[in-house]
Amino acid sequence: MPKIPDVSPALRLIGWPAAVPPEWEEALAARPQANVARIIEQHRSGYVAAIAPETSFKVESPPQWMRPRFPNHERAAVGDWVLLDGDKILSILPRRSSIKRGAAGEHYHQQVIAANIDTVFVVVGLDDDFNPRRIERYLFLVGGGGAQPVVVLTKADAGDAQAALDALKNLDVPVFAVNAKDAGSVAMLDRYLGAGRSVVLVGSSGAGKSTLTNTLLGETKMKTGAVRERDSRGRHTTTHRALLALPSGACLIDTPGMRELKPTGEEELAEGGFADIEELATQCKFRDCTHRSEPGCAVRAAIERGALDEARLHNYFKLRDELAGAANKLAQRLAEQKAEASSKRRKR
Ligand SMILES: Nc1nc2c(ncn2[C@@H]2O[C@H](COP(=O)(O)OP(=O)(O)OP(=O)(O)O)[C@@H](O)[C@H]2O)c(=O)[nH]1
Ligand SMILES: [Mg+2]
Ligand SMILES: [Zn+2]
Repeated sequence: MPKIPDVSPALRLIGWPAAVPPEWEEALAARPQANVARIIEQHRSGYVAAIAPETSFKVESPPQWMRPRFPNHERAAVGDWVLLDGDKILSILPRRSSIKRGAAGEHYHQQVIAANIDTVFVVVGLDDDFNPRRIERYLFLVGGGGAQPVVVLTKADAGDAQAALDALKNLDVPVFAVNAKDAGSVAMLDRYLGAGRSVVLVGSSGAGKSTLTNTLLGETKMKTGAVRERDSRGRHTTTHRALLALPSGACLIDTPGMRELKPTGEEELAEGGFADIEELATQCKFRDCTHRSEPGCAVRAAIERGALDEARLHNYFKLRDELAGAANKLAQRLAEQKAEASSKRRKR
């Protein structure tokens, strides 16, 4: 089994980096007997880990992860590198990057959609799925997580790609329009798919994530499903996250379509695609300007001269409010945890 510094070349084929981060070397040195594997599937019932592209097995979670109050994001996610004792997970190597969202439910939870990724493909269909506000929301969640966002518009063979590219021209990220069924067309994404790179595909159900995955793989490994005529909605064909090794040596993580995209409270507006608005806001006459009707508002002025889109500004307001709400909940959660920990200490 692979050990540092003699990492098996097989691990490189599932995304092990050429330059190992020092904190990983430390973690590996602390457990010289452990083996390294990557989480490639996450199911309700558990995880599948791989040590090579075609060599994977079920692994067992540590007992503390089973506790209902154990923080979700401290459990493994697809893309995580784990240290194993046989088929038992000992620990997760510190994440180099991740994409997260706030999880639904009564208690505050974060859900890690994928870990240790270089690039996030935000996959959006050029049918009724196309919605610039939703794309901004995705970019907001990706921002600051350490991965580069790229917008991939699918169904370019069936929709108006030029109109969509125009509508997104102010975004500060690369945007591509492709026919996800056509290998020649998706070749423009090759620049993100070099050996050792990891890419996660996110987007709503029916956007074409699995179609794109299959075309990039050169074979049909993921099931795909037709969308509803009426509103282009998919039928949640993909039901769990899965990491697949591409012939190029890159790794793709296909995910189930997402409907809810709640902030975790850790996002930053400036890193999440709104740097221009945040910058304008510093030039407003009043420090607490709400950018609605105050005199000397640099944000309103940008709208007047056509440099800023009103709808995007409203989305910014909305996301800013959601962020503040989530950040509050997060702070509360951390305070509870601290109180719990100190009361446990007192009991001892
Ligand atoms: N014409 C055309 N159809 C596409 C394209 N991309 C996807 N489709 C079709 O759109 C439908 C949905 O594709 P999927 O790949 O299953 O979508 P998905 O994003 O994986 O959906 P979930 O797994 O439900 O999240 C299928 O019928 C695909 O054939 C494209 O670029 N052009
Ligand atoms: Mg799918
Ligand atoms: Zn203002």
